[in-house]
Amino acid sequence: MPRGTLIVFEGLDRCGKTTQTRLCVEGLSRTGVKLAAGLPWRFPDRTTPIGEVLNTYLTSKTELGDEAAHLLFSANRWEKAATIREALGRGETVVYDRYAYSGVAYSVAKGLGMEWCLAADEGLPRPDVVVFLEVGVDEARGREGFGGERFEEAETQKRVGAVFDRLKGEGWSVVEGSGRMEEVAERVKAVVWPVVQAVTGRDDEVGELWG
Ligand code: FDM
Repeated sequence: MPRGTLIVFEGLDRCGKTTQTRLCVEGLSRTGVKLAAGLPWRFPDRTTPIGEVLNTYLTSKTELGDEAAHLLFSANRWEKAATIREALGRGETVVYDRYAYSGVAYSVAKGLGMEWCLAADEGLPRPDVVVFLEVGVDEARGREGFGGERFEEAETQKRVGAVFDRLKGEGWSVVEGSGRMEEVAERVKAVVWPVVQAVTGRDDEVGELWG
């Protein structure tokens, strides 16, 4: 049976990721592509026991050392890895709001080493496409809701953006995130749809990070 496609959205805080992830799922469901239940899925997944700890950390109710936080974000992905593979194996497409790239970008921005950060996520299912929504920090800052959680301040966001720039590579599609949400959704569709069609026709195995 042909497997599903793993689609990941990444970007800085308030870049429109959550809206575009939702619009992407709505668009895919209209095309009749088989989708996993309850999409979009997101990391951190705050509903698991590890996710609950991450939620108290992100809302500044608890403190964690940077290394411990990094490993917990990664563990939060590992606890979903089998679920992701199973869904893809059943031919269901999965759409994620954030993935391991956020994990590396935020932790390296705090000062942790790139290699050390990459190691924790090595072997996770590899996305077929990473849609990176590009929005300037100044524009993101002007958007509603910016500044509510840990890391949502301009200097941190600039450092995170610089690490994302280093991570951009094969399988990434950088999409201009400014403009009307319907226009951005059209740009997203133009990069996502060809990947879904290609994967559906290929009948191969899902890859592994960081391959
Ligand atoms: N974040 C997210 C990390 O620091 N590491 C990770 O691995 C992931 C997935 O958590 F500030 C940060 C990024 C952001 C916060 O916010 C999650 P949202 O609004 O739920 O995406």
